[in-house]
Amino acid sequence: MSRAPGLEKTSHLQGTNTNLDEAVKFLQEYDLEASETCLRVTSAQWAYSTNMTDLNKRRMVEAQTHRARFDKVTWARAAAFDWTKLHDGKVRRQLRMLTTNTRACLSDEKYNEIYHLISEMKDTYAHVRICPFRRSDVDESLYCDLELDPDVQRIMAQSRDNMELTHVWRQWHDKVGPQLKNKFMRYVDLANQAARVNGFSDAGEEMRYMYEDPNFENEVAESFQKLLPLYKQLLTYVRRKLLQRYGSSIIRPDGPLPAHILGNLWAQEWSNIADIVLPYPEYRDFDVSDEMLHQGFTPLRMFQMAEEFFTSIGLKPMPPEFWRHSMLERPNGRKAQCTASAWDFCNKVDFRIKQCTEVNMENLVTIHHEMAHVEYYMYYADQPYLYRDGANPGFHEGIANSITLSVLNPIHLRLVGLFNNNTELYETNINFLLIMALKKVAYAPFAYLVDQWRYQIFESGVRKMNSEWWDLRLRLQGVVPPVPRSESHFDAAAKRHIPADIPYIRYYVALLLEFQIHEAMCDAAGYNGPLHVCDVYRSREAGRLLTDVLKVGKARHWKDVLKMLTNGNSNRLSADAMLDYFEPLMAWLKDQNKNERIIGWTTYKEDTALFQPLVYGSANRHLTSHSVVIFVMIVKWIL
Ligand code: X8Z
Ligand code: ZN
Repeated sequence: MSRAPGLEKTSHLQGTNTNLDEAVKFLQEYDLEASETCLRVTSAQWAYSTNMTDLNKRRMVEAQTHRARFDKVTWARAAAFDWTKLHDGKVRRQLRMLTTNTRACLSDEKYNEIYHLISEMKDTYAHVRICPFRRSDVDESLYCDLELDPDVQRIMAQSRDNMELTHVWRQWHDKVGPQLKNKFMRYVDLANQAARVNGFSDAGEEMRYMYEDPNFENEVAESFQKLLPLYKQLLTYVRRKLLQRYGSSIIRPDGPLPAHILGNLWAQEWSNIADIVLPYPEYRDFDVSDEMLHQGFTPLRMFQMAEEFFTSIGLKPMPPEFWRHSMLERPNGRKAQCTASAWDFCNKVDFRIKQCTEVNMENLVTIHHEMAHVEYYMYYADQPYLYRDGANPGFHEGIANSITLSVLNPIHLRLVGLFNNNTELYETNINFLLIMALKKVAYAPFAYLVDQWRYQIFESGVRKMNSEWWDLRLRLQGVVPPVPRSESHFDAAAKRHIPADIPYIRYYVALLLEFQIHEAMCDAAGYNGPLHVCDVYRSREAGRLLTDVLKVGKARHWKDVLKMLTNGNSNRLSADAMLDYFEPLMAWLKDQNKNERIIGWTTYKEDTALFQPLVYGSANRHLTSHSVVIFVMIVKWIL
């Protein structure tokens, strides 16, 4: 690759073999074996996810253990080469991919330890159950059985009772974090050890390296700064509505938002409080779920409709294997994992979707999203195994969501006969954009900060994990915990991606890409109206551009793919397309907020006192009276 400067990390265990023929032969063998291993693991995972028996779980764990061993052997073989000295850029890049972002460089003992630590943390997380707010006095263990999905998530989305929301929020955070803390600290230690063997200063640096771009952090930070004014306008408007609903005892008119009343356990997206904030409730007519039921839609018909979207822009139909093996509905008589997902069996023919489809608009949009993943799988199927992936870790989600921007769109829904109202009304458009902003704009700071926190922990240690988490949440997102927190808590772990070792910045990258790709396809389609009502349905030109991107997979650097996408104009991740999409809403929000004293939030000691370690001595003299009350509360609560 020409884009090598800054990427030449040398592992402490780097081998000396510089024989190109041997490297090519090794990569060919790897390609076959990795595809076979992938097929085996995916088949076992599919069997378990669609039929959750003990036997299927055992088989899945066996297959995963086999893959972990395969990864270890692969690493040893790849690390025998000194890839930095090989002259073929493609070979060099593949060897680099095989020897970084892996813990296989650790000793067998430590490799097993980190592998099991992560499995245990995931398992613990999956088994957390909490007590409901109003429980009877009978045996507690009988009633404390609320699961994250769907119970906890449903209460956080639907309850409007401050006490109940506080209870559920606190229970979840108190039951998850503390029991994971020690394991997580050991995991940080081992992940850092592996990263250092691979030639990185810490595991955060290694995570960022996946983007193969030394300027990645700057580009991402710059885009975030550009999004902030829109986010602050949204927060200000939402705060006013929440203040009207919940009163000034829990929200300050110029303060940050309490994390428990935003309709989501992690306050990461706020669309569930649309009923509280929607500006023109009488124009809430673009949810076409009732119309779908009225027209007798079935899950199968919804999948056929999504397939028709893709074929209308010239993309491939779903293959026979897809229709034969996918799980499109909740199965009868057996337990299945119901979260929607798209599957690539790594054998170039078998692609599936698993979804317990209900007939409603949200599910229709999800089907388009999942099917876009399948299109990506099908188009890059002929690439070598290592390149059968999104151009960078955000591309898959970015592509899938960009398709949903065309589908979840009043113009499109009208075209497919599901929306019969006037699409031109100003109020309908503002309502629509506000709901999109509650999903997308509200999400930006959260998606950005999760890995900022993780990088900080990997770099500076685990001493103040919780106050650092809330410090970022307050500074970047304007969100505070509903109850005081301390270092005995570990609130970042309430988000599964943290104990499960799943990088998160990809979701922020995907958010930017979603709008960049949507804009690029709309340009290709020759569209030049407002971006939020652009629909690329039936545009062969948009389809051609998309196909060009999909079939590359990860074979080229994502910057080159971005350049291709933007007709040579830019190769940067950027917030511009997203800002363009929300431009009419930004103008409306500015007008709505014109009498507000503060756009965004101010931070007082009472906010930081909720989570900062107690400071004794002189610092206390600066506490405001409100803070003193909180201070006393914290002390009482600790005692
Ligand atoms: O983790 C996910 C997916 C799996 S890739 C369910 N998402 C992020 C989240 O839940 O926080 C999708 C949206 C963002
Ligand atoms: Zn997805």
